[in-house]
Amino acid sequence: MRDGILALRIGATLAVLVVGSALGLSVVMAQSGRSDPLLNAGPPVWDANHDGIFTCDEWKKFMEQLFVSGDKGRKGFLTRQEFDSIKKADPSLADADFGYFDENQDGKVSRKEFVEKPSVFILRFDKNGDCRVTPEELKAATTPQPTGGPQERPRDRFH
Ligand SMILES: [Ca+2]
Ligand SMILES: [Ca+2]
Repeated sequence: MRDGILALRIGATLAVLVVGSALGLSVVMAQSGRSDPLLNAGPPVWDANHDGIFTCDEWKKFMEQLFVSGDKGRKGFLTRQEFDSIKKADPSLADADFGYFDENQDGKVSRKEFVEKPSVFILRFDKNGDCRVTPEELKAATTPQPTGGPQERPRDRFH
């Protein structure tokens, strides 16, 4: 019974997260005009305080929630099957590899192994390494870098 209530609460929390962060990042995406594979499925859902900044701390809390909801019977680890069903929760986990998380290769992903893995999203977009992905960093990553003008051959004026 307690588990049921917990699952409901987590479900509601995740729903709120999805709606809230969709607003913030859609602005960034509209401005950039170019998307990244990691952003194709929409903004990450784990910007817990909806300030448009994605922090390592928020990622860990998100992973913690996923772990609790995925770990049936509170075993303290995820089976491969449980891991696979969790992967649908966030686009940046879609390509997550069980073996990558299961560091000691015992066929289980422990809470620690799961929660302490860095976010692929943060690794990719956190340019200054402060464990925060800001809207500016996202924008910079999805805007084509200036290459010094159009790649045109200089005209030969004498002919
Ligand atoms: Ca945030
Ligand atoms: Ca393991």
